[in-house]
Amino acid sequence: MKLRSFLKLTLAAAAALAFTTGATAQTAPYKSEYKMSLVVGTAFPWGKGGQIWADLVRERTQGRINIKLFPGVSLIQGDQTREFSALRQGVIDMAVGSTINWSPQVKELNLFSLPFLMPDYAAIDALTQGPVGKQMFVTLDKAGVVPLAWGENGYRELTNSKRPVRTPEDLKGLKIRVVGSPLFLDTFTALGANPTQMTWADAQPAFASGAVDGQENPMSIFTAAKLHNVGQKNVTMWGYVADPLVFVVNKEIWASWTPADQKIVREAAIEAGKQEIAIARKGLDEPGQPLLKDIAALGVSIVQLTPAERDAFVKATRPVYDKWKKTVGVELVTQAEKSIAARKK
Ligand code: X2X
Repeated sequence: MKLRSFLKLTLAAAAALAFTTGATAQTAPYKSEYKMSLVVGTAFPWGKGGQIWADLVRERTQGRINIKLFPGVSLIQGDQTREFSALRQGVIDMAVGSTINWSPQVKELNLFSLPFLMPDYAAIDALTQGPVGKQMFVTLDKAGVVPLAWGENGYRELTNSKRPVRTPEDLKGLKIRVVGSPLFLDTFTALGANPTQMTWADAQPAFASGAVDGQENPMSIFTAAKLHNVGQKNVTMWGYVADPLVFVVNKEIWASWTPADQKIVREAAIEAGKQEIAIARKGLDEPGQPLLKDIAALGVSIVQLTPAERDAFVKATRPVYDKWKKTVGVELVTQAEKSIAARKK
């Protein structure tokens, strides 16, 4: 260490000591409770993942780190696209958050929302578990949070109350609720739909009243939120994007924990993430997709696109992909394309 920085550190430590009585200068005292933000609660795979993380941490730290779940992004009044800023500012201590909701602040996260980038689950894994995932964690760290593990919301399928959708023409004029990044507005505009941005909290009454016709979300969200009861009777399985979840902690909170507790929290996040991904894929990544049979039994019509039908959606959204490739970062997207091409199926 250079003498100057050594002196600076010594001075800083002395100043800190002068202002603290008893407590050590470098670690703040533990809080009696830590606030974890989530968009949805424990009826959903996402909320279950948060619960598993909190339970493992409480158990393994003998209650030193006690985490309370705040679903509905209630710490920021449901405004999910502000979650990342609130995390950075310390309004939220930790979160399991969707890449979509954080992409307004971290433009690289739009990668996962590039239409038709990831053709299957192996492609998602090739990104999150490969060089792209590593790079994304460096980016998140630079953006001001401590990223620990990946989870998954899931493949976002198209639903609406009006008619079966098999072609981009079928989407014409449908009012579709979207969330998060302007990328979603571009995608649905390119498809001829009429996209409108709103929070998840506002979306559900909008389906019920018919103020909007459709939406896109994973089928695990569809079933847990019972979207068939608010008119969403048509599903198109098009797998156009999937949103991973990220387990993160606010930087100051992280720094306040001992290295041993940090290790516990990190390992618990990785375990919870793995379990959560399995829960999120249940009924969808096995032969016959049994979850879809359950949904059809609710009186929902499910369209499975042929490869040629799917291609029409890929073509129509290609200009959006090309435009947003530049925003996300050409290098990162190219790496993602390479990782996907090389994936084990
Ligand atoms: O708002 C949504 O659509 C949701 C629940 O999937 C997210 O938070 C991204």
